[in-house]
Amino acid sequence: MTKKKRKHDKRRKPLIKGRTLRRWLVGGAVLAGVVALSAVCITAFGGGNAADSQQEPVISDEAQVTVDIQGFTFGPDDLTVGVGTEIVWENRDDAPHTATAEGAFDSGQLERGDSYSLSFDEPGTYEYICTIHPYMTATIVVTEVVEQ
Ligand SMILES: [Cu+2]
Repeated sequence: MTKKKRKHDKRRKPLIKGRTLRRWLVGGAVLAGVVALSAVCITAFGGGNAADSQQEPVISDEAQVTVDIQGFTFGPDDLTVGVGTEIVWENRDDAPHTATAEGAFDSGQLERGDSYSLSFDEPGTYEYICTIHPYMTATIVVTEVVEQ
């Protein structure tokens, strides 16, 4: 009885292993598929945003420069101005946004049509975000002399 049972077990074991392996393979394939799909989705959406935010850097010697907040991007998102320039952020989206550089400035929540302005009197590089949508990033460089 015991011997027979062992033989029986020996025969079955590889079968179970095979099934388990197959189950793992299928599970792994499904998981890989889901991960791949997620990556595609992230790339599609993230890529869309990245493409939108791939703007030309803007260098301005105007006394006042407007940054449009539109389509979940700051435009321009790479802006160089001279000391004393007034920057005006205007929200043109239906969604609320902020322009926030921790320790430097914070517009607070801007609804559609709201604007926030600030004069930059100190040279420096100001990286800021929308705190509601932190993937919205932009930079303002304030220089002593603007060279275009
Ligand atoms: Cu936002």
